[in-house]
Amino acid sequence: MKILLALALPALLVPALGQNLLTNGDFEQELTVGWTQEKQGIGLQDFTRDTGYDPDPDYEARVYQYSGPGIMKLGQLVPLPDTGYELSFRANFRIEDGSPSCWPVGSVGIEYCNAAEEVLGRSLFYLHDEFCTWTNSPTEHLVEVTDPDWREYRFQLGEELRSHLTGVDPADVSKVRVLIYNYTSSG
Ligand SMILES: [Ca+2]
Ligand SMILES: [Ca+2]
Repeated sequence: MKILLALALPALLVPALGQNLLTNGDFEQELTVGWTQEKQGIGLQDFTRDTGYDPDPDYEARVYQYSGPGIMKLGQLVPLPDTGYELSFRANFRIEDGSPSCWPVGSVGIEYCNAAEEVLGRSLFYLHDEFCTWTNSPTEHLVEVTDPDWREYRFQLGEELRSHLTGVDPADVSKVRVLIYNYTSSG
């Protein structure tokens, strides 16, 4: 039995201008506005939106999976004018009851895509257990979530590409997908 959920309020910003590239990045409109929902697998898989996940008065999104295996993605693909952008968001992560044959990962981050919308690499904050087999590579930067309670996270895209994604040519990146991504392995 597995329980897995991630909640987030992402915003993609230009530090200098404060321009947000995301539509409905604060989830104050329905999840169908701006965001794409994708799910595969079995068990309970819910995309929801409510004011009560975080005690503040406005809305948050929740991606919840129970007793997988499967994947769930709440994503938004946007053109990226240049790599001087930063992804910042608040999130809360929870996973439970993994095993060597079936283990959960909760993650939030960004996929770097070319003009044809092929994924070139990704940067993810992730919460996992000891059974998880995900590893860093020249096209994947995984950052451990050490405090699963509500807190702020950020990726500076230019710095990510320069320092952690040596397998991705920044010149090829013309779009990015902000992603809340739940994964439960199949045994
Ligand atoms: Ca709230
Ligand atoms: Ca909100």
